[in-house]
Amino acid sequence: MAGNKLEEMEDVEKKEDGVVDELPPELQIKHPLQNTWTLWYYENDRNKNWEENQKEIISFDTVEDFWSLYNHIKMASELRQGCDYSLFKKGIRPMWEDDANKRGGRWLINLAKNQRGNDLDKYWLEILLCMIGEAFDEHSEDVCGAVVNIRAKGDKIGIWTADAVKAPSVIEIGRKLKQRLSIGRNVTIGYQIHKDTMAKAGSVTKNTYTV
Ligand code: MGP
Repeated sequence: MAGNKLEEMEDVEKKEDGVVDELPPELQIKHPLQNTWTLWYYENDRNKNWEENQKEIISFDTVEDFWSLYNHIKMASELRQGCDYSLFKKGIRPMWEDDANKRGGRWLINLAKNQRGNDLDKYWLEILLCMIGEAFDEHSEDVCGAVVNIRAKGDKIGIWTADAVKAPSVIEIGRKLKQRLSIGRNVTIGYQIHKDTMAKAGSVTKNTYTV
């Protein structure tokens, strides 16, 4: 009798332990992203060439791992002048020469110097969220990644797409970007083909599309 009582109590304890340990499944599983993304960091070391200065940092494929990473690293505005962050789909290197980029281009947002204090971090986070959340709907597959350049002459953010010839998709991505960043109708952003950027003489590349 006493033995039975003890077993019963052990059962209850086990159940109670179980209740505490067992979180509902939706709290146990990390929320998967549609794509795996890789963060790259560029630092301008003059003893190395441009490609060698691109460092692959880490890849993630869940919402939770994105936020752990984002909260762990410096904000774009805290990076030194001359540095970049790039976030690209895993397997795509953040360079014109990569097979996924070589026919593509970028929507370029040129920031004024005084925008580093507010818009820069806000825009960069919003772009990261648009990408990992596949906010460009059916055109999301044309997005390769994004780059933020921290520069004394004015910071830049570029959203790189795979195929410059796919005008409707490129333009839709540009429109969505302006909408998500709350960029007003009075401000125009331009899309530049990587091949033109590579070949440019000065610092200005012609826009192939504008929105
Ligand atoms: P940048 O870092 O994109 O812009 O390119 P920055 O520093 O504002 O300079 P600007 O020329 O736009 O005013 C700087 C330089 O880095 C380029 O001129 C190239 O020499 C090199 N570079 C940049 N990108 C994105 C690439 C790339 O994809 N491939 C290679 N090989 N070099 C690149």
